[in-house]
Amino acid sequence: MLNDCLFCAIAAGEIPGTIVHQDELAVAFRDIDPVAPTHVLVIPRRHVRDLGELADHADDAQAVLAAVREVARIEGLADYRTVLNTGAGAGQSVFHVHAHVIGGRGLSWPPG
Ligand code: DGP
Repeated sequence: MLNDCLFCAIAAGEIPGTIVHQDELAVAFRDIDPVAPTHVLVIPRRHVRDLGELADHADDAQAVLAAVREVARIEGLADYRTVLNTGAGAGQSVFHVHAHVIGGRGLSWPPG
């Protein structure tokens, strides 16, 4: 856990979050500002900055993907979008890697 990391604190239960699913390596919780009926963030418990760093931790990367799949199952989503913003210029605002799981409404492409 990294001091001053919001998502580390949510994973540790120090800051409230609406947990959808968790296991030894990953935690899924609802986004505070949802853009769709389902908007869940999936993070590794390990503090990893972004997708580039996550790629160096195969067990954590696998756990994140499996947790995304589990969130979709729990939420009853056959169709959903998974987004990992990497870098401020791409919209990353919290520098603990997270996969947005978005669904429950129609989703257009390309995104904004
Ligand atoms: P990104 O912009 O890709 O880094 O996404 C960060 C997301 O984190 C954004 O959709 C809003 C969400 N978020 C920010 N602060 C909190 C919080 O305190 N709790 C929860 N549950 N989500 C948060």
